[in-house]
Amino acid sequence: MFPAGPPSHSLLRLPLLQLLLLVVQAVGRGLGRASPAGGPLEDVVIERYHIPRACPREVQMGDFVRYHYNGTFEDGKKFDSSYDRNTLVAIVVGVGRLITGMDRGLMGMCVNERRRLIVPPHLGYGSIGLAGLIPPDATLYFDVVLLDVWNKEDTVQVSTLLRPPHCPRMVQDGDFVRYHYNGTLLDGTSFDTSYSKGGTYDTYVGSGWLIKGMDQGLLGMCPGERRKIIIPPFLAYGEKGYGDKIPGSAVLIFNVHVIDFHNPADVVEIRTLSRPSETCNETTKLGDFVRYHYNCSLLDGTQLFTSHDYGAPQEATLGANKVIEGLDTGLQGMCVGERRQLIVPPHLAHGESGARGVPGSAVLLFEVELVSREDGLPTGYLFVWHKDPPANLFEDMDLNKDGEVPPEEFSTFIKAQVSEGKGRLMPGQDPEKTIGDMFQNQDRNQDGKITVDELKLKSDEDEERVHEEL
Ligand SMILES: [Ca+2]
Ligand SMILES: [Ca+2]
Repeated sequence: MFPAGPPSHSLLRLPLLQLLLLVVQAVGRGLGRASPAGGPLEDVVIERYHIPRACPREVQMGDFVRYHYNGTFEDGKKFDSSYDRNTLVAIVVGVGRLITGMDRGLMGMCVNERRRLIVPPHLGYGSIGLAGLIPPDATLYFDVVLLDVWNKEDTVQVSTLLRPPHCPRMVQDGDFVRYHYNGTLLDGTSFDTSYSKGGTYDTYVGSGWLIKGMDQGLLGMCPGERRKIIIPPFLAYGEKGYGDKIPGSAVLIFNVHVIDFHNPADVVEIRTLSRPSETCNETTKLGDFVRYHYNCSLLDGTQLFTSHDYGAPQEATLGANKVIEGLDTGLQGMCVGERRQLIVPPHLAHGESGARGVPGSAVLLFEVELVSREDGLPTGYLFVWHKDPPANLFEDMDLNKDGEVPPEEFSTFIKAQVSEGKGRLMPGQDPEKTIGDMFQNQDRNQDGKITVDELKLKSDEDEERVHEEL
């Protein structure tokens, strides 16, 4: 359309003014200005009256475009308009599907560009016209705005807008991703956004839940990464479009922000930050009673909970289902004083539905520090003796030897066992409460005192029960 090519030597030798005149004439011819004789137009006249500042792509032969237009005659009378039909023209350009004048007039156009075209009859409907609509030998005037351009050779275009410096892993097929997005058409019209929905969009990647272009465009993203993903319609919603927001044959632009992702096969990821190995004789194991400090955040850095808010370490018996599975696992094998980072996938944390303050399917990042560790008691036990229990247990308990053990005697006796190192109470609970519970268990008729017939060791009870079952 525009004359191109290096100027010849003869041109270069001409005086400047003459040279400029030649250039103007050449451009004029190229744009289809009136012929030197002042006769009918040789070519389409193009007036680019609005050119957007950014034009990443210009229409080329064979591209698919979507555009609006008004068509008028020289006297200003309208003969056709896509606005009246409320439907954009969606068509392939430069291959004879349009009148030649339009095929040529759309070349080189940018999205959101506006053009006025003057199409001479021989590039329009010729000397025959179009019955009832275009008279013979009509010069046509079009006002066109381009809204979309793509090519069937296009692929998904990905550009990274922000990539966090630390990228522990990248999205793969089969991962479950939580992300935010803004969706726009090429002309900037917004069609959807996750930001107005009060949460991320959560989905599996590569399993056909998403449009194909998105399945591709999310691959390789890091937690926290932001990308622009441009998807041609044949990898999006195709010729039909979707709902009333996505027209048929539309290119889609997604601005995506990945918050986190995981795989259903993930286990807890443990990274030791510091470990006082010289003082570490024993490490934590299932059943241990532990105290630990923790900070819990989302992968994007959003703070959720910290034990420092409570002024005291968190307490738990490992494996007792008191903490999420990921912590039960991640706190094992630790030395007192050790610090760890744990990445816990949602299926080992709060699952798909989340918890108070925890979004559904969120991956949690913990920093934990083990404060103390002690052996726990077997399940169901409130108190255990380190060695064999006293041979005359009831007599030892019945301090005033009146044949009855009220709560005071019981409590005094148990506390003495603990302080003398003969036994220990279940950790992690107020000893008074534990001793109270023990007394309740032994006072079988609930009359406020234990008799010799009532008193029975739990281990003996368990054995009896096993025998009964056998
Ligand atoms: Ca007594
Ligand atoms: Ca009793």
